[in-house]
Amino acid sequence: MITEMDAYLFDLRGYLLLRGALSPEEVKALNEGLDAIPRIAPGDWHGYVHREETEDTRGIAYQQIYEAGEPFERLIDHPSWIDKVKHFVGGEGTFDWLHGPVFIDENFASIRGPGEAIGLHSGGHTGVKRTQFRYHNGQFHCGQINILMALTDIGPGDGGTMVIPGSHKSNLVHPQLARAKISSGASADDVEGAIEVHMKAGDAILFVDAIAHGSAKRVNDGERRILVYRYGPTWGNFRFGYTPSPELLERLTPEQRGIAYPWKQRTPPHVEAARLQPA
Ligand SMILES: O=C(O)CCC(=O)C(=O)O
Repeated sequence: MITEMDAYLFDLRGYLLLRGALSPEEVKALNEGLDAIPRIAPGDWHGYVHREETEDTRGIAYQQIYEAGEPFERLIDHPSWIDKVKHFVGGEGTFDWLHGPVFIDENFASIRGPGEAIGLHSGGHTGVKRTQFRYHNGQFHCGQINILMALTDIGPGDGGTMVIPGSHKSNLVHPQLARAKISSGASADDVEGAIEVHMKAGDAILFVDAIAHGSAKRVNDGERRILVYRYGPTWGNFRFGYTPSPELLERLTPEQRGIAYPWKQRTPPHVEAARLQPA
């Protein structure tokens, strides 16, 4: 359920902190699921999970993590956030007779060790449609709502996610962002106006991608583990071209399938419809 306060704070700040979004049992199962993935090299596949080729300074990213088993599948329409996500992406009732209500265009696990981070990026000044914050006619219509879940406690020194509250509406580029780099070892540390969001394992941040965000550099030993599922309107497309496997689509509930692969083909009767269907 979305409260008036959720809507007010999301509009004002561009993010919400969802405390205890995942139960300790869910966090345990997700961590075990990550442990079961061998530390494959960048560019390699483990089943349908792909290790992204990012700079070393960003750590490990396992794309298509919803392929890694039931605990990850369940996150697709998790009750702790799915109604909020639908509310902020908006458009419900306009397309769902044919498509699902929202669409996941990217989902990944990120594992970072000491010295690793991601620099500050995004911000309202870009006006990018895909990541935009929009409120019109009494409704939200955001281009991308991210759910970033902590699978480890993330406190001072752990490389927490950083956001500039309110920057999803900014007209001007942050002066430091204009000069900063997202890669090559950059972090969001020391960016004026940016705050670090500390989380307990199981907490999640819901944020519109238009907010300027990044992470602090991890200085503590050990790993920071997060999952990110990005939701947008059903007319979007996969960010990196990955598509859900037929096996995954077969296992999902109709609601989940509509979020993982919302499209249906309309074909003339003489065309074999199954040929065009994903599963
Ligand atoms: O790693 C983080 O904490 C930030 C994640 C991020 O930059 C993103 O989801 O775009």
